[in-house]
Amino acid sequence: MNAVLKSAAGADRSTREWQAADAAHYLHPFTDFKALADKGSRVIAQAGNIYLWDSEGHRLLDAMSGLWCVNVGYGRKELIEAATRQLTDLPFYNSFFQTATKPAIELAELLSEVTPPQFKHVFFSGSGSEGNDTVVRMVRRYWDVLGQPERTVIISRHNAYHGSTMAGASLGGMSGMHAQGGLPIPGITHIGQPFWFELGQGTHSAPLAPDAERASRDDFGLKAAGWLEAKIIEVGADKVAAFIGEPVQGAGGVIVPPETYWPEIQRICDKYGILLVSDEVICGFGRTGHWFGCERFGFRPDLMTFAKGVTSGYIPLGGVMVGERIARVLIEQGGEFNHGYTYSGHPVACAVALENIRVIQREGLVEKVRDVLGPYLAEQFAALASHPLVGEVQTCGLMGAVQIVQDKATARSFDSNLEVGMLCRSHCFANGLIMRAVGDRMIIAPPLVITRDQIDDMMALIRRCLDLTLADVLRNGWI
Ligand code: PXG
Repeated sequence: MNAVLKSAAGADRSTREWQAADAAHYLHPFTDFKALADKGSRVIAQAGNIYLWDSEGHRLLDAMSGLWCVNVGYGRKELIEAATRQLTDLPFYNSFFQTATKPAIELAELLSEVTPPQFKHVFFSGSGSEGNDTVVRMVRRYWDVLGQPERTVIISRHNAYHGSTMAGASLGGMSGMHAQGGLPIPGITHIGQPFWFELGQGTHSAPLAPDAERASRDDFGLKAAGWLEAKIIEVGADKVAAFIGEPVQGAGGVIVPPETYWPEIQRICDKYGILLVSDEVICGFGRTGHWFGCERFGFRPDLMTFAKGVTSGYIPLGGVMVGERIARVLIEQGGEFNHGYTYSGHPVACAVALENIRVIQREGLVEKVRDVLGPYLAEQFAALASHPLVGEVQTCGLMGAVQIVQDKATARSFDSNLEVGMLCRSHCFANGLIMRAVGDRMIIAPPLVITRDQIDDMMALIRRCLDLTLADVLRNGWI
């Protein structure tokens, strides 16, 4: 690996030179440009399996799968060959003017097999954000075609992440994003999130026994779903087009909803005839131990956004699965739908997605996460709960969260200005582990090909970094 690395790391430039060129020309997403230019970015040079190597040759265990996407792991020859074959045969053609390409047709067919039975059609985009823009266009078009054009409002949730385009960021519930650029756009409104630790457990002054905690979570799930009904009544049911949610909120901090939440959301959507949209950009393609998160939580969406894991991130692709309730209306009564992207159904992206899904099928990765790896991760995370800094642990399939708290007994958080999560994240980087901090919530979503031994290695690193963070916190007198 090292010999290859040297050339990939660029024998012609040192890390400092890469960083200088980066700082001079490259504006990174979600980044304080000046702060990064002063510090210098970490240049990632090479990858294999679940590991990355930076330009200095340091190995990192990538417990975030790139950015929640490299489900089949790095360096998969099958995907590389599929891309190469398609680049050779037909690198690009569009599907706008009554044309199609073979990989796009085949992928549409395969997606209708691996998604829940209500899905027989797909609309392709280039990313998750674009997919959610399509959702907004499509639900409004649907109601318009049905003669209810006043049904335009889409209800989403605080602390949701649905992308960074105007519609994606508006659907999302990130206040920092809304504060820049006059968002949300009209016709999008938000309700509270089903985050028991923050919004539900505050009603208890001390940690609960397991049975009492389960009951409290279940009650809170019904209460949080009830916020949807209250909002529908406030807006007026005849104005509401759809509700959108991530089965598990990913970027918001791996917030696993109580089991009661999604069935109640489904009941409310059915009661008012409102479309239900599942944003499966993170939860799709095996992450939860099911093909899609809606199957894990027992609800039946009308639309499903996907991206990331559909190609394991090897090449950009996104899209929306369109349930028959909507597809039949748009096909039979809709006429022309004035919407689409140059790269809708890009043949190379579709060829990679086809091979990626076949790898997931061949290697039984979804079942492996459900039956072996997910339960094992849950067990390992449960053992972390006794750590002095840990207030809550949660997992769902191969996603996990560790909530760092100042006071275990009362679940009190640290002052956010202390940035304890970022401190922990720096220890992770320095110790060869990529783990994300969302405030003081540390999160992981490793590739689905991770082994039990590699989970053990990851857990040892997580524990070490929590210990190092605790030592800092004690040294600084923060507890
Ligand atoms: N929906 C969900 C649920 C997502 O997680 C998007 C839509 C947008 O996808 P694109 O492909 O347009 O980025 C996402 C993306 C983070 C992080 O910090 C998460 C995402 C993107 C960037 C950062 O966890 N998720």
